[in-house]
Amino acid sequence: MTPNAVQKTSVTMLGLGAMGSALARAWLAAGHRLTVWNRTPTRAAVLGAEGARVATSAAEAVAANTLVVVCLLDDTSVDEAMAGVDLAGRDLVNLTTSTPAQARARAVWAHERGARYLDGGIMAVPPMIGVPEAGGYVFYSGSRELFERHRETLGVPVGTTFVGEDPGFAALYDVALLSGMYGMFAGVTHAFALIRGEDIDPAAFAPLLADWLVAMAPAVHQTADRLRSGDYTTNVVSTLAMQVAGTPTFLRTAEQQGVSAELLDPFFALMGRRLAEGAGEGAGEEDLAGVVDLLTRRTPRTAS
Ligand code: FVH
Repeated sequence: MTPNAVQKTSVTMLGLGAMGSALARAWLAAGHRLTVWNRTPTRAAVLGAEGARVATSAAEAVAANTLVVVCLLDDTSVDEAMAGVDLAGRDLVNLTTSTPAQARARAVWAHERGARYLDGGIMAVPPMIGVPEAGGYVFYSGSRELFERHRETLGVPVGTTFVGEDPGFAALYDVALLSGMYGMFAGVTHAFALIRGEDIDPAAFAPLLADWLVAMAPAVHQTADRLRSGDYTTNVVSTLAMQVAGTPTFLRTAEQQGVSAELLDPFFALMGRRLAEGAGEGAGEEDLAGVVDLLTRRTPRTAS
């Protein structure tokens, strides 16, 4: 270290699966001192050969550094790995995918053990870690002070986005974005199934589908505006009535192509229900934003 160089924060990493190993490598590459632990020691040994200090127990790893990052399979594995570990005075950052309720309970659990707590939801896959141009990031929520203290270190492997002091918010944002992704994957799956039996090259079809999905993406912002204002009918381009009238065409096409409609059915059923239940209140003139109310059984929120 040169005389004026600032010592980089030392990090403890618990969990060296695909994601934990990628995170660990990014900190090592950036010159952070790293202590690692993994339930199966062979995975830790690999990181040891790359410069990490290998702890023989989770307790030993946690004792090594104030900043402790956890990336395990699920919430149950966090319980199992951390059983009996002294967390007093630690800054615990949990990147394990969990539900909002699990994250909130984990924050209470950490505070009861004398630790500060930050929860994270990773919006990246392992190859995106350590590659800034890949655009990955982690949602963080919980202690803002803790986030600010470790912002620079946490931002080494992948970008950071703080979404609030409620420790459940990172998990909620994570699951909400991934749920949107699964809706898109469902549509993509159905689209490829429709063309599969024909003399159509999937590789030639793919750019058409991808471009169409990108062209439709602004609908996300339009839906947000409608949910904020409570106005579901002004400037609607494609009315719910028109879209429901079109659904038999989609279902018949699926049948003619020998494709199961089970990915389309649930959403079409909700669209039809919204139209039927709100018929006297102008639901036919809405777009799809009203389906959100149907799912949540809430009346629209007005902006304040
Ligand atoms: N990989 C991905 O694409 C996604 C991207 C978005 C975020 N997820 C979440 O990240 C968490 C870890 O995922 P991962 O990809 O590292 O998962 P695995 O490669 O399967 O590694 C799992 C690690 O968890 C350890 N582990 C499992 N159970 C226990 C336990 N009872 N006690 C202690 N450790 C446990 C496992 O250890 P071992 O099997 O090597 O002994 C791995 O270290 C996850 O929440 C994703 O949802 C990844």
